[in-house]
Amino acid sequence: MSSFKVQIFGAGALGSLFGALIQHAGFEVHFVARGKQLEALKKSLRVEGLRKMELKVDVSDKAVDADVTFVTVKAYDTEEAAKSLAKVDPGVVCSLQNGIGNEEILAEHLDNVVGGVTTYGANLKDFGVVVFAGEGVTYIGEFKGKGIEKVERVLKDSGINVEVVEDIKEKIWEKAVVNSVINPITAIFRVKNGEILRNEFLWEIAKKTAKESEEVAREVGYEINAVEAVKIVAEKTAENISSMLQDVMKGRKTEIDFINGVIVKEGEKRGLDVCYNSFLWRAVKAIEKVRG
Ligand code: KPL
Repeated sequence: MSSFKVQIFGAGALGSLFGALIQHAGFEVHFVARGKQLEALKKSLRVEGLRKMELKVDVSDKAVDADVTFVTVKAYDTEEAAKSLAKVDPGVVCSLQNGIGNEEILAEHLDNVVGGVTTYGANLKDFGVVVFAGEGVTYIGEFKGKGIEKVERVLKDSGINVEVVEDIKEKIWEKAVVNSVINPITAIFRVKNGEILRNEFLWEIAKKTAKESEEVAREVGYEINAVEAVKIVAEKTAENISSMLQDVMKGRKTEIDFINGVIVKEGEKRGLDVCYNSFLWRAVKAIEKVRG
């Protein structure tokens, strides 16, 4: 197996978890990281939670040649990741990111791109320490070029639940619609995901936003029962601090442009009313400015 190389481009919570599971399964793995996470990973990568392990990992701040590369950077860093990967031979490149449009950006620079969405839960407890917070499903689907079977094999052999779907964009939209509700509301009101269901005022905003996002998705071509989907995810992740709230609390940029921002633009193009998405988008941008 050692001649088959997997690269994790972006060693945040999800990248670190998947990279650890893949390396633990016997694959050769290279992590691309930066800053304090890079320094921590040079010592070790520890996984806590559902599974526990401590690994010595191969890490640098540069992309290398690989057979399969998973891109797990924040959506606003996709362009930079794509340009770095275009300088080497990254093999089949699979996006496992939040938001809409990552695959399109990767495909502008790379030949073989697979789309992906995952519901696995992971939190970065500290630099070099990731908590495995919940098993989920990873959906992958062809986007550009070839090689999806290599991606499927790596995930399957690593014990990661994987499903190959016909239209990955449908799964990407499904996740983005749920994120368009839970992420900005939790980030603005500083609450855990479950509070959206418990607080009458927040639930009213959530329902209105969900209906609006659902309407945009329908016009784009995807039928999603958004209110129900938000209910299910908020219940299942009730104790989670959403990724957007984590970003806001750390004074980091959020992925709002790639979630509500895209929904607003797609809705406006079609003459739809997107006032709730627009409000949430602008509110999170204002928070970013104040804290950034
Ligand atoms: O995907 C998520 C996120 O935080 O980005 C949810 C599903 C809302 C879980 O927290």
